[in-house]
Amino acid sequence: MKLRRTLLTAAAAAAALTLGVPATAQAQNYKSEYRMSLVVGTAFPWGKGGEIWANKVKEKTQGRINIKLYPGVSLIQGDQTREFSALRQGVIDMAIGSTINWSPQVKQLNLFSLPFLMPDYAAIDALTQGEVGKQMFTILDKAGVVPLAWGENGYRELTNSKHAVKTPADLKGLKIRIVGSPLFIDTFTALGANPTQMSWADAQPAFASGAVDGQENPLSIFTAAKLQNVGQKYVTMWHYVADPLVFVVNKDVWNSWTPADREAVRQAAVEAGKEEIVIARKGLVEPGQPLLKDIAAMGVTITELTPDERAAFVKVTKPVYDKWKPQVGTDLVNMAEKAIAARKK
Ligand code: X2X
Repeated sequence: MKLRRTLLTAAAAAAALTLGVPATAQAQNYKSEYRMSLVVGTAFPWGKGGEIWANKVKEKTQGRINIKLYPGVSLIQGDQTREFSALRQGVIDMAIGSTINWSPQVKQLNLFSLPFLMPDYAAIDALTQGEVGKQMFTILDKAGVVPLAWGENGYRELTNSKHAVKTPADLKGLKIRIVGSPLFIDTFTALGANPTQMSWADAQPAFASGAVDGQENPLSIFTAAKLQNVGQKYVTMWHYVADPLVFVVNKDVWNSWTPADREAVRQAAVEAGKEEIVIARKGLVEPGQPLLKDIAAMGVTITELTPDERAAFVKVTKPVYDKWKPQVGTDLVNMAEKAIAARKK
């Protein structure tokens, strides 16, 4: 008799849960705070995207899901190339990560770092918003995280403290800070530079002390980090690679949420991703590129390349592209090349 009553009570509880009404009862399994990892804070478009995502999630889930931002990849002591592993292991609940930082674990993400693959913003969109983007999400899902939306860090332009760079020969011997992927070592070695790998946290003091001469990052990172104040006085607009950002959630965390809350988090990520991309491109897509004028006004020399000058950089790095194509996945790269060729400009 006692057993029967227990069973009945359990059945009633299960029924109540499936009816979905007691949101607060379910929310008891929720963490009081979810930890979002980011490389940079809200002064940067990337960090702003994190803030927008967190605010939208809070609003759409009526406060059931509270997200705290951890910029500076502080949950993993600033070691940005460990972010993906930490996400999978649950040290990090969610993140907006650069394809570059996750490419040591997910080799296909090196696609976006193939030198001179994406000539313009329409080419980036053709990849992330098309079949390649879908395929990449399947790959990320198999790699153990839940991908939700695309954002953008941006076109990574070359900067240095020594002189204007207009030809590959101008790069000769320059010590250039690069991020974690070995592909970047190959690219900068092919260009005759002296690449040195370090985290973003270590890079900034290295510019200030002159331990390295240059770096490559989107101009939104340049201005927000005030790289002109640490000697970076020369910018070359070469658009050699662009790194998209990916909004993801740890699998166990994802599965702990109700279907309705999952949908709210996904929707919030899609909206935040769109808004973040607009912020990341601000000043660069309007006629006259006002951001370039702002940077020049800070005493920085901006070098724009003619198509022929740019072609010289493409030529020198072509062997690197060819070497890495099979490592990224020949089919995937072919699919990307086709999508770019067919893009609407
Ligand atoms: O470290 C960088 O250069 C940065 C901030 O752009 C990334 O995290 C890829």
